[in-house]
Amino acid sequence: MYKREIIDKLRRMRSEDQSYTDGRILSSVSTKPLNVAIKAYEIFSDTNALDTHVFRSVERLERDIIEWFGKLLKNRKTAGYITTGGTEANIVALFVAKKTYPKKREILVPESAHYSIQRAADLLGLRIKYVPLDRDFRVDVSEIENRINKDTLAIVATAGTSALGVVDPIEEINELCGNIFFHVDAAFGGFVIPFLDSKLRIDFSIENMDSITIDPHKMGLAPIPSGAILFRDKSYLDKLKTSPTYLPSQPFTLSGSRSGGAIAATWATINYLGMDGYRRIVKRCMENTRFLCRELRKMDVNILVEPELNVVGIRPRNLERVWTLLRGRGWNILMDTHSKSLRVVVMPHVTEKVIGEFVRDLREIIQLCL
Ligand code: 0PR
Repeated sequence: MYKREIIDKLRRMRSEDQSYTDGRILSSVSTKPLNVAIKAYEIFSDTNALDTHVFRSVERLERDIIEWFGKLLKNRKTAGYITTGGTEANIVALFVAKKTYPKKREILVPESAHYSIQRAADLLGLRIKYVPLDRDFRVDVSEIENRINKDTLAIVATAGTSALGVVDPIEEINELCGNIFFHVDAAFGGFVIPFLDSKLRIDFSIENMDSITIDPHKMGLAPIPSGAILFRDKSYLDKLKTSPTYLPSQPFTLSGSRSGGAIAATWATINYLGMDGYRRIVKRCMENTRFLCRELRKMDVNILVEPELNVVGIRPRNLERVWTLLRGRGWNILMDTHSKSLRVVVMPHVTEKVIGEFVRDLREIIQLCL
């Protein structure tokens, strides 16, 4: 094929899908990347972060990103690396947990945890004990306490659950984690909570927190793939070091080859936006979230929990029928069968105008379903 044909075909194929700029994607936790990130990716598209002896610049960019996270998490010693996403980051956290307590096998996991925790447990031969949620869909801390025993290796909490954007009571769980590994999955909330005017905390001042997952490719607005696994200090990563005989370095990453392009794009995004940029974006997303909630309260639907982050769980009567009709009008929205709700993620592409149109359609559909 000629270059022109290839590009035309790809453009045609892509135009068959929805785009973030249409505004009808309410399901996604990612959004359209910044132009500066795409440019950065292009410049570094031929680099491999595994080959630190060849691409020293990539190693420097990654170190800068981890330092930036160190500021965000109030700990200069923060260590970690850029993963393919939240799934890899969660696997790595539990891998290190297992190395830390090699004789223990059990992990305590909220029922609302992302399925990557289950994947990690399967891969690592760990046993999950699921912990029920309270009425606000947060993990019930007394139920965690009841389940702790000699074999408890780790406790997982989520800061921004996949279904409802709920934040588990991290500070209370922290109290239970003396000799137990504590991992916080803030894949979504990691780029929201530090920029909110609220009491929520997910930084390393939580003294028993060992590791945290934060995904630049979600609310960090970086292009996919970009996740991050962050530990309290370097000693955790040392537990994963290997020494291949043919390499001058000792890799500690789960993946071998890693995209230098993704690292450069992440570096470009966080430096372009800076802490102030993220604060502005989070403020706007939260204003839009509150606007959506105000409009929903004017109609006959239930908002499952008062949102702390920019995710709203909506439970109308005739849930499945409402969902089908919304999708029929082009709204891309997910239904969670556990909490029996529709999930709207108020990403930056979900503007006030989009919310207005969504609310109008939802109101009409609810009338139709009466
Ligand atoms: N941890 C949490 C709390 C998550 O919500 C997710 C992703 C992960 C880990 C895993 O991250 P990776 O997908 O980067 O490995 N959860 C997204 C979500 O539930 C997945 C997703 C993405 C779902 C796009 C729908 C969608 O349209 O929102």
